Amino acid sequence: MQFDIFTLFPEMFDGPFDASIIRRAREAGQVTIALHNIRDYATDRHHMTDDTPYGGGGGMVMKPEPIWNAVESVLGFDPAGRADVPPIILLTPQGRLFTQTVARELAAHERLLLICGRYEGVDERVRQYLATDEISIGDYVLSGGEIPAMVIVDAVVRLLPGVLGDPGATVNDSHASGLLEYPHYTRPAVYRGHPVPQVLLSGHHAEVDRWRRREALRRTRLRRPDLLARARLSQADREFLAQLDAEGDE
Ligand code: 9WO
Repeated sequence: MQFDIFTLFPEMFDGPFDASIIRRAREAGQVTIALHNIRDYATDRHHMTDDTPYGGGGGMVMKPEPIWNAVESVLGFDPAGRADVPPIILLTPQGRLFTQTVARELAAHERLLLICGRYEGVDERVRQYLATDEISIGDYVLSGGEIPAMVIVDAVVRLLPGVLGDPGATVNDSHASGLLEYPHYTRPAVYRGHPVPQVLLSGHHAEVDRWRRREALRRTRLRRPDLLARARLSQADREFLAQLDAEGDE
């Protein structure tokens, strides 16, 4: 998969993409990540990438030309109005919420273009006529779209075939099945007087799997009932949840 990231701060991406899973995927040729500095495509004398807003008011708005020029140069054609273009995703607080389902959707593409906004946002014509999608990672005020772009790259790369050592890993992820993760433990068996649940030391894999599923259900029920409402549940899951309800588990 190829990522093209359009940003005023390419240096922000040095650390996150040079480590761990993403680094290995890049070294294995499974992923390429090209960073494009929007300022390089500002053709005026001062390389202006932002300007004051029409209609007045404070702050600055990202100009459409440098962004559009950058995307057109990288693609080799003007994507406006073309059907055969890869997703051109504008990272914006007003976008659709990024979820694991959206990550799976994006992982199916060969190429993704990510546009990172700054200042008060980007000129509306970029959103309306250049971008093909708008994605938010949540309702909080950030400095720009760069960190959301990193979040998307991380979540999508993990889903690409062959990137994770254990192909079943993402399938087994409780979250991938719609639930919160079960509790994780490692050595020592007792730490500062706090023991590891005995079932995890028993070697009974079926018992361990049942315990993990039940703890994922218990935790999701308590902390994220919204996820539980959408999760794929078995009859055994429903019976366990009914038992928790009867016990008033909080
Ligand atoms: C404004 C805003 C308004 C209501 C709710 C949440 C909000 N977040 C922001 C905000 O982060 N403002 C921006 C900072 C202004 C444009 C540049 N910034 C930005 C954030 N560009 N892209 C994002 C972003 C935030 C969340 N997910 C994806 C992109």
